[in-house]
Amino acid sequence: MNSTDIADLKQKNKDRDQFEHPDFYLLDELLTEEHKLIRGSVRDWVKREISPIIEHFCQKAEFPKHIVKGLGDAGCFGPQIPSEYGGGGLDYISYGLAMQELERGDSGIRSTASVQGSLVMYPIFKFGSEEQKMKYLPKLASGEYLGCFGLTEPDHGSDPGGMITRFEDKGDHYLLNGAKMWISNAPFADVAVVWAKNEEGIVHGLIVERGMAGFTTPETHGKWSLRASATGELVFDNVKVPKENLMPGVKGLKGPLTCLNSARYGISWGAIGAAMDCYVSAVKYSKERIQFGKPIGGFQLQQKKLAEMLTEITKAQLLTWRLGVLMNENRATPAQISMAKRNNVEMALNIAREARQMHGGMGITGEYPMMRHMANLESVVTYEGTHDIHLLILGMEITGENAFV
Ligand code: TGC
Ligand code: FAD
Repeated sequence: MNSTDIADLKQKNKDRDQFEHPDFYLLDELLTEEHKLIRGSVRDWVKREISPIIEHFCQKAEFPKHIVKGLGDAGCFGPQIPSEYGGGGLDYISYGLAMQELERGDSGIRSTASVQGSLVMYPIFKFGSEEQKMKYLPKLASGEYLGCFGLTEPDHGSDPGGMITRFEDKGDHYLLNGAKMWISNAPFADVAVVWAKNEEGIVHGLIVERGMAGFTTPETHGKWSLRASATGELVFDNVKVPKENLMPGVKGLKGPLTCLNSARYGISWGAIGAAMDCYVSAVKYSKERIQFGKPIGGFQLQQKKLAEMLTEITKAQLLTWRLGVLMNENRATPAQISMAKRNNVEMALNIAREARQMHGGMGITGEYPMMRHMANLESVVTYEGTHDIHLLILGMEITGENAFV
């Protein structure tokens, strides 16, 4: 879609999004003025830049790549990364609120931002050399560069420790071979943070740049979910990676898993955004839609659905707020993060389904957001650790028994 068509679409749908969030337990009182400012500015950006166009891009299964710069300008890339590297220098609650607002717009848009901030900028910040930080972080923060994160392989998803992508030390460079699959942002990414094993079988992170000979990123087509997010493979066929592109600060699987803590935390907020969008739409529809001579919201069965949705959203808001406090204090554990990611994504999926039902036939159309959120959330419940994997992480925490071995 060219820029004139995009401008026309934005103009045509400019008043479409009138979202105000539910706050049944007055949780705004737990937020600082800065938190509310961040949330407000990302929400305004979503209303202006995403809501008018998202249905179109999802229907066409097209990544709206023109928004990448805007996401950077709106401070959505690495809000939790220190400002000396171009990040926002903000706390984890601000980061969570930004993810909530983006996913209220669309999970695919939040995906673009959480990959960039938590899975590309964060590892470079945490494990990269000073030269790597200065070279990549400001450009990633501004949206000049788009990044992706390569962990999953065709034969190793939930068990990334089995990865077969390898690099060999060739003296003045590393030689990288293998393939990654299901990689968000891959088809348009300028840089990829790639996790691969060395000759001793130890996992390291390498920064691979578009243009390196033998590196290709074929797009994955035919998705019914996250249609506005570009997904692809990373294929490495004897790619010569300069030695200075290895991130020196970590080795072993804990490298990528540490990054996932930050991204999974962001998803736990993001899912609330999707749930709130469905809930707000259902409340409005329940007041407008007349059947049997009265608004459907006057029927007890519809009230039950709405009351349960609001209860679950409120519980999830409390869970993530507390987790945000623990993240700020560097006290959040991986199992606590698993609980929030798992609970909130399932909560959002259930609400999307219930809200869809409340809209009757209209609920399956693009006039309303539920089907899009529901389909998106099927990816969200799978990536960054599936629903069952997070249950097993919790099970291990509770019992001390490792169900993975
Ligand atoms: P295991 O032996 O348990 O652990 C290996 C090493 O890692 C450490 N560790 C962690 N460190 C930091 N944070 C965590 N959450 C950690 N979990 C484990 C662990 O202490 C150990 O360290 P060390 O020093 O002893 O070596 O590993 P395992 O092979 O048994 O696997 C455990 C399991 C299943 C929990 C883990 O591998 C897992 O989480 N699997 C799910 C895979 C996953 O989440 N993939 C996500 C790919 S990226 C993605 O989906 C992006 S979507 C982006 C978007 O579009 O938004
Ligand atoms: P599998 O691991 O094959 O799992 C299949 C089923 O088996 C699941 O239900 C799972 O829960 C279950 N299972 C597996 N092991 C166990 C066990 N021990 N006990 C009980 N049940 C088990 N990856 C990246 O690296 N970067 C990305 O940017 C990225 N983006 C993605 C975008 C999308 C749209 C999608 C769909 C995926 C993305 N992924 C990405 C990959 C994602 O992280 C994996 O799909 C996910 O980790 C699951 O791996 P898998 O698909 O191979 O499923």
